[in-house]
Amino acid sequence: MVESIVLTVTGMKCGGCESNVVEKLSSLEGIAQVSASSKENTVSIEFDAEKIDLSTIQRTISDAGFAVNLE
Ligand SMILES: [Cu+2]
Repeated sequence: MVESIVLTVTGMKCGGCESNVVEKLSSLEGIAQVSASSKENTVSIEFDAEKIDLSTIQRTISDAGFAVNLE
């Protein structure tokens, strides 16, 4: 089942940062759709919860050098 989530991610400064996040997440199994906005500090993701879990998504974003803010 595809779920969607919008994460608050800080540290993205430009289109290059956005592409970096989008490319890294898109390369993972189970990610259906990703978009990132450095202006809004958001990363919107549609993912198959049976193939990938949220902690893997969060780790991938932090490994790329950006901070995921969890409320
Ligand atoms: Cu940048």
